[in-house]
Amino acid sequence: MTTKHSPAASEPDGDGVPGKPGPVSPAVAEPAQPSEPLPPKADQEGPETVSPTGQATGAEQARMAQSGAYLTTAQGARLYDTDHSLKAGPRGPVLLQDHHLREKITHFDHERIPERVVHARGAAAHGVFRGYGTAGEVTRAAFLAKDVETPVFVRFSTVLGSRGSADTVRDTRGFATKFYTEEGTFDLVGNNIPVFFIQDAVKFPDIIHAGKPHPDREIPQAQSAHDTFWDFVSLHTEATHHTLWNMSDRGIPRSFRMMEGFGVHTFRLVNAADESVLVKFHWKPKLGVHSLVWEEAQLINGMDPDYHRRDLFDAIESGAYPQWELGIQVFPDTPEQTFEGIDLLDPTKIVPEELAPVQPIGLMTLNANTRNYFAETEQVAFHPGHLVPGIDVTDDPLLAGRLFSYLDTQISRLGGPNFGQIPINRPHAPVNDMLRDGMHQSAVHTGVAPYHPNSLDGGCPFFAGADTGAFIETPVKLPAASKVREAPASFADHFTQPRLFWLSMTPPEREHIIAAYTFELNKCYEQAVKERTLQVLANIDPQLCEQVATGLGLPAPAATEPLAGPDPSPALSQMGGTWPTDGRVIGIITDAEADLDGVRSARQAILDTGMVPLVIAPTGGTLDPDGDPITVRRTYATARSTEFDAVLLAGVPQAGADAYGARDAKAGTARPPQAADPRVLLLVTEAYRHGKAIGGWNGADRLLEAAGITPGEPGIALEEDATAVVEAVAAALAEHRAWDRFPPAV
Ligand code: HDE
Repeated sequence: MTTKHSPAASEPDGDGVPGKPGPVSPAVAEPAQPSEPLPPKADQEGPETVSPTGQATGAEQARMAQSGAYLTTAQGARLYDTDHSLKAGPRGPVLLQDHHLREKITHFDHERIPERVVHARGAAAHGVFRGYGTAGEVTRAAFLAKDVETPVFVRFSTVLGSRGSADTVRDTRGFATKFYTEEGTFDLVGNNIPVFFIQDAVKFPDIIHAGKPHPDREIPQAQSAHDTFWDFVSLHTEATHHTLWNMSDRGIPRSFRMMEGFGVHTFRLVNAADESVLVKFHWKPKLGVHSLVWEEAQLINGMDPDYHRRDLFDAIESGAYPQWELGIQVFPDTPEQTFEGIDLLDPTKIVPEELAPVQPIGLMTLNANTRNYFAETEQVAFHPGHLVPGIDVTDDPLLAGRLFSYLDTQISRLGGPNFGQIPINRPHAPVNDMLRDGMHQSAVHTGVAPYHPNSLDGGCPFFAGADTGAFIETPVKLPAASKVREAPASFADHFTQPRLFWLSMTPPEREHIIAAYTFELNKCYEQAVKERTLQVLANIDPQLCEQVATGLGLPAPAATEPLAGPDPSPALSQMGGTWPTDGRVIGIITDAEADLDGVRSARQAILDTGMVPLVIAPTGGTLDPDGDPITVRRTYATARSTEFDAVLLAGVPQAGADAYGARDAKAGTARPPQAADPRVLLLVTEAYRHGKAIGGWNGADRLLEAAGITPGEPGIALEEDATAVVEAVAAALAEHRAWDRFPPAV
C-alpha cells in the first residue's frame, strides 16, 4: 500500500490533546493556495546595493526569495512538484531524465564554501556611521572630516573556532567594519584587543597552527587551553601581551555590543594640505565594556552556543541599536615613528590613553539585521588595503603581510577574483575599473578597450588627481638601509607592556586572570610547557606567577627580567564606572501563587528603563489566564541563569518542589523537603556566584535563605514593592556585577 502525502495528518490536534482528533488550525496546516508572502520586517531592510551594471540588487533580490505564486527551475520554468523524483511507476526506479532532481541535488551539493581560515565564526549587522565633522584637521577622508552619514556593515567574530563552534569561548574577537563611503570602500579590520600575538606577518601561520586544534585528532575546538598553543606562546614571548589580554575578562565578552574595537596598527592620516599624522583607531561602546565570568561562559557554550549572535540580532530587532563612538589617538608623524618612547610600528604595544587621549570623531549605530546569513555575513570580504584618500598605511610589518593576505584568501574562499561584485561587497562609489572576465563575472562590460592608454573607447577612463579625489600614497621618506631579515631593537621588549596591563587591573580582574591561566595550563599535558609559561609569568609579575604556580602545584620561578615600572593605565580596567543598562535581560522567577500584580509592574518598570523582562514560571503558556494574562517566556526546565543579567524573585516558587515531593512520596524515597524548586535554587545560586544583581519581594527572603544568600549583601535588593526592586536592581546592574562576590582564584 502506498502512503499518500498528507501534510495535515501529522500536525498536532487542534485542541492540543495528544491522540485526540481535532480540527487543524489554518496557521498550522501547509498552505495549499498561493498567497502573498509576509512583507519583510522594516528593521530587516539593509542598504540598497547596486551592481556594476546598474541593476538594483540587495532588497530587490531579497523580495525574490520564496515569493511569487509559482515555484520554478533555475531557468524559470514552472514546476508542478518538488517532493517526488520522476520514477517508472510509484515503486519503480528513478529515471535519469529527471532534470529537476539533478538540478536541485547538484546545486545542493555545492551550497557550502570554504569557511574563513581564521575568524570563521561570525555575526554581522548593517548600520550607519556619522562623522562628527571634527576630523578635517587631520584627514581629507570626507566621511570622517564632514558631518555626513555613511552606510556600514560590521562583522564580529571569534578567531580560532570553526564556523559551527560556540560563541562564548575564550578568544580574541574580530571587529571588522566596512564603510561604504562616496570616495570608495574603507575597511577597518580590527579586533577587540589592541595588540597582536606577533610583530611580523610571516609568523601568522605559526600562531594559527599552534592555536587551532591538534592536527592528529582535531581537538580541542575553539580553545586555547591545549599544549600546542601554550607551547608556542611560551617559546615566543612577543605573544605575552596579547595572551595576557586573552586571559583577562576581555577574552570572554558579555556581548558584541559591549566590546571595544581597535585598529591595532598605527595608520597614517593625511589632510587636504597634505600634512600627515599617525593615529590609532578605537571603537568605544556606548554600553561600556563588559564581560562574562568564566563559569558562565562555559555554561553558555552548552546552553546557547549562539549567545552572542542571538544577543546582537535580538537587540537590533527590538530597537536597542548598539552604538560605538569612533576615536583616534593622534601622534606626530616623525621619522622615528615613536611616541613617549613607544614604538608605533610595533603591534604588540599600546599607547596608554592617559598619554594620548582618544579623541571622538564619529558615531556608529547598528540598526538593521542581515536578511541572509550566507549572502551577507559569509560572503562579506574585508581587506585592510581597502583605503580611501586621506587614510594610508604605515610600515608596520604585520600590516604589510595583511595587505597581501586578505585579497588572496578570498580567491579560494569566494571562488575567484570577482568577489567584489557580490552584493555585500559592492562599493557605493561608482566603479570604473579595467578588471575583466574571470570566474563568477556578473557584469556585462561593454566597450572594446579595457586597457590604458587607449584611443578606441575615447581614451576612457582618465586619471584623477589630488584635486579630483585620487588616492595618492603619502611620499614617506625611507631611511637608507640594507636588506635584512631582522626586527628593530625596540621590538625586543616583550614584558614592559604586559606588566603595564597587569598593574592596571583591579583585584577581581587580577583574580580572573590568575584563574584563567590556571585553568588553561591545567588542561595542558606537557610539564615543560607549564614550567616555561610560569617563567613568562614571573617576568610579568611575581604575584601572578606564584598564584598560578600554586594552582598548578609547581614551584614559582624568579624573574629574569627587571620588574620596574611602568605607571598603570586606569583606562584599561573594565571596573569602577556606571553604564547604561539598555537591552539587559532581567529574569522574573514566579509561579501562579506569587504576587502577579507585582510581576506586572516589575515587567513594566523593566520595559520603561529599556531593559528586557523574561517571565519564568513552572510551565509555559500564561499566568492568570482569566484575569490580565502574563505570558511565560521561559519555564523552570528551559531557563538557566546564564540567560539573564539580573534576576527578580516574585516570591518562593514552590510548584517544582511540590512535584519533587509527590514523586518522592510515590517512590517511597525519603529526601529532606525542598525549600523551593531545585531548578530555581540552582538558577539563583548561579546568578549569585556570577556576581549578578538579585532582587525580590513578597517573601523572596525565604528563597534567598534557602539558597544560602544573605539579603544585606551588595547587589541583593529586597524591597517592599516590585517597582522599587527594579530600580535597585537597575542601579546595581549599571556597575555590571557585584564585584566583591568573587573569591580568590586559588
Ligand atoms: Fe586577519 N585575517 N590576519 N587579523 N582578520 C583574516 O581574511 C591575517 C590580523 C581580522 O569578519 C582572513 O577574509 C594575517 C590582525 C579580522 O571577515 C585572512 C595576519 C587583526 C578578520 C587574515 C592577520 C586581524 C580577519 C581570513 C597577520 C586585527 C575577520 C578570512 C599579519 C587588527 C574579517 C579573511 C571578517 C580575517 C589574515 C592578523 C583582524 C586569512 C596574515 C592583527 C577581524 O586574510
